[in-house]
Amino acid sequence: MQTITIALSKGRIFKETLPLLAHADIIPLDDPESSRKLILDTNQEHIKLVIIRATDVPTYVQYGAADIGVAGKDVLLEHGGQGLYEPIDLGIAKCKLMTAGPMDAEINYFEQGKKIRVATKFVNVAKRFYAEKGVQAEVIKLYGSMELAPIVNLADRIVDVVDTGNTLKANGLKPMEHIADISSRLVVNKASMKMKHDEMHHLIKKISEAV
Ligand code: PRT
Ligand code: MG
Repeated sequence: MQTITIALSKGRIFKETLPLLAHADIIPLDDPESSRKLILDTNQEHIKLVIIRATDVPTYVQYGAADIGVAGKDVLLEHGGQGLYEPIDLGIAKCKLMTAGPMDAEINYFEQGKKIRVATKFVNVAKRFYAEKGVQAEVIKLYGSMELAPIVNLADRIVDVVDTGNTLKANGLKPMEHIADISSRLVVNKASMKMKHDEMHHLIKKISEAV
């Protein structure tokens, strides 16, 4: 049998993917929260898990360093999805991609001719969103704690994923415009799908049954 490598991130995606893998009779032999290993063996000798940052999952799968992976649609929209099949919506780790701003901000209040500043880790998504609305936006790349940016006048708006909205609220911000509904997707390397067809087909079938 050919080896199959599955890319997952720690945290909510790992936790919510475990039951889906269990349905395919795949049980990791280590817990990524306590282990320092980046490659985890499973009960099936030909199936390995690589534990990486959520934003790196599409890249590993695109280049075939992993055959298959689980990534949030937010991460996929930002990455672009080149070289990937996206066969299944797993319906896990749901949230929304939104713009957010200060409590007193108004949605369409932009001074004529003035660029708004938007802080986000979703630079491509934010540029596309404001361009489609015809709003001039200067997008500033951040790697985390986006909620801080409007408070310290780094930006007028942020683009981030929102679940309960509690994080925004705790920082004096409110969700404003809905960009996309988000859930996690199975992503598959196109070449692996051809080269390892039987194993991949079986795995995808088992996971889709579990969804
Ligand atoms: O944390 P790290 O920087 O390593 O990477 P990551 O944040 O991309 O990974 P992770 O594991 O936190 O998120 C993985 C995926 O889960 C994301 O790509 C989303 O598709 C999905 N997801 C679902 C979320 C949330 N819900 C979510 N609430 N990702 C992040 N959050 C954050 C949100 O940005 C906010 O800061 O959690 C915070 C709490 O949200 P509220 O609205 O409930 O307060
Ligand atoms: Mg996180």
